[in-house]
Amino acid sequence: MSQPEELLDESLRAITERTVELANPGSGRAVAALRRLTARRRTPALPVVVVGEVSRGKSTLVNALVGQRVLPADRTVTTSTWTLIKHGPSLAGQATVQCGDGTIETVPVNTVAALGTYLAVDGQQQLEDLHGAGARCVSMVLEVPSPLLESGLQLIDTPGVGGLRATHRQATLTALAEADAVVFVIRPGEPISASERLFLAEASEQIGTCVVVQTHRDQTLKAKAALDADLASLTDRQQWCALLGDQERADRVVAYFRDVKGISVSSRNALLAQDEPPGPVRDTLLRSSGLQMLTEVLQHDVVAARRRVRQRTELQLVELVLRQTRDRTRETVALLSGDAEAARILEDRRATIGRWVAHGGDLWRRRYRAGCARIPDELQVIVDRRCAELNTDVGRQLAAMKPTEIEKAMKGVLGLPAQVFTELLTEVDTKIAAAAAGVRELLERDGLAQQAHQTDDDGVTFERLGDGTFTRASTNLSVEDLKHATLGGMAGVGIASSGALVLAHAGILPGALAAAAAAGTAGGAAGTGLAATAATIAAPIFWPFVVGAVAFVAIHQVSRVRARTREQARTVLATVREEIAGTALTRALDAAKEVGRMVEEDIEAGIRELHDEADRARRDLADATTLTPAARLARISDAEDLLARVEDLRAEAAALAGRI
Ligand SMILES: Nc1nc2c(ncn2[C@@H]2O[C@H](COP(=O)(O)OP(=O)(O)O)[C@@H](O)[C@H]2O)c(=O)[nH]1
Ligand SMILES: [Mg+2]
Repeated sequence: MSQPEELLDESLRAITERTVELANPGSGRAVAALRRLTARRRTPALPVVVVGEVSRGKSTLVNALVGQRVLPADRTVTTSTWTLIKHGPSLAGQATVQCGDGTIETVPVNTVAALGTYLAVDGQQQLEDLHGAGARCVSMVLEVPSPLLESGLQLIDTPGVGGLRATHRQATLTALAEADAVVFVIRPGEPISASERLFLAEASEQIGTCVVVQTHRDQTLKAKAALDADLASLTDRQQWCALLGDQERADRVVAYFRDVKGISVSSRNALLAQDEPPGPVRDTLLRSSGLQMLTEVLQHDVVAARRRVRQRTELQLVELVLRQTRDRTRETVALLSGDAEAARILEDRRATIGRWVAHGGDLWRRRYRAGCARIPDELQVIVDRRCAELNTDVGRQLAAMKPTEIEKAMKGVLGLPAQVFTELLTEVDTKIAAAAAGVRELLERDGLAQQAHQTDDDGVTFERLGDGTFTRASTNLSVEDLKHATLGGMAGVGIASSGALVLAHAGILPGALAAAAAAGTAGGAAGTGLAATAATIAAPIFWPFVVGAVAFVAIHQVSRVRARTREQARTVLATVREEIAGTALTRALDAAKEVGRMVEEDIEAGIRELHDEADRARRDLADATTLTPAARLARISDAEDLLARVEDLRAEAAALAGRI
């Protein structure tokens, strides 16, 4: 270790320690991430999390990078489990399974076929045969012999972010807190969505190193142009401002993505090359895959630069904690200063939030439930339409078909229940998201959801109300959580923290650390047994996906019969119709009820937190008014002292960042 490197590490360690000491309780989550990062410093592991929307090609990319088709890809829906892949002498997996009876079990998984059982939805039936009805795979840790991973590099494949499945987003956010770098996967012709952007904004505050990887480059001649356009959109300040409603934050995100590299690959060609013997065909496939370039970037910018990579991430988190602490302390100073305007704003805010909790939350709950109440009718419409189509497209044609045509038609029809079920779940998700968005609209009207911070002359942070006036900002945490609830259609004030516990099962975190992380997070699952918590949280995270595979048992049985006569075909059609109108609809309605209730609880928890926060602020204010002038001055001086130390630290961190 060279002398300057050691000094740099030493300075960083000192800054981190002082930051953790100064941090106020509102920064629990960031502090927990910082603690986990410093604990990781002692291990050679270098986890890189692979994120992006569903079907962008994440799992295939991971396969291409490790040089083996280990992860299931190309299945319509995969489970929401994340998979950690690291180097080992032979293929050896460890699945953490929540069995049908609720116990948690670790199961060795040593073949690619068995991996499908644990990671893909179409393996669910088998999973249940092995571990009891309702069993789920909670996480997977996989060892694979791979030159790329020999250096300690680990890849975490995640289920996806944003859009359809905000539960996926929570799982992915949790994985993010365990990683040193992030690979963001995009695909030509698929624009980066708003929810992906929100995710990236958060990622950019937590992880210092990011590589953008475009997959599917074999499918278009315009891959390069699409990649350039996507990268440009990531540095488009206006788009970020519009989305985040916070210029300072938008500037930070833009600066972050200006330094990010974008690489275009074809994972498909890379995998095909593996199947070829050495020779020109293989060389051409390899060259056109672009994978070598990505491997080089990972080797050079992540593996070889691991120390820098970690330092950057650490500084990123330090800066986040310091910013949060600064904002809170500024508020304290304003309150203690007896700022009459601040007091008025605080009262207004409290009155506003009071309306949200009054009458059992009638103000928002009625609107939310009205949105959800229409779901059963809408699902019924879809089911009726599909069954009618089945009748006109197949049923009525049967009389004119030959046996071979009948057989072929029946094969096609068998996939229909699963397809309709996915359609129903999508509808459920969209409708619940819309109902939650209705609540968000109300929140915005009341100025409770907006993050547009404005600093006035006294340096106090205020939030802008819809009508252009200002209100004092509360802690970011609860509002942010609430925002996720109302944006994605699902959230977890508690899920993120409990997710750490599941990761603990995955063997990434030592158990005690994970428990500490969870306890340090607002709404955390502190106080519950580890296994019990993992089991209860596994349910909401995995729920809708598991359901998809457990249903359709009758179809499994029918699919083994070769239906060639009209009589047999009618039986098949009747079964398919029953699976659609009976099983699929029932399961989707169950999902709607369950997910709808969870989202409602999340919204409620967020609002309760806002309410408590406002109460605390008011107590602080009351305290401030009863203090003797001398005591008040002493407190102001303490707070200002803290502010000065925070600013000093920020300057030191910035100077250090300049040297990394
Ligand atoms: N042609 C082509 N297909 C790809 C490529 N990468 C992934 N795919 C396909 O895209 C689909 C989604 O890939 P998957 O890895 O499951 O996406 P994930 O949901 O992001 O993990 C699968 O059918 C893959 O076979 C690629 O580079 N080229
Ligand atoms: Mg995948």
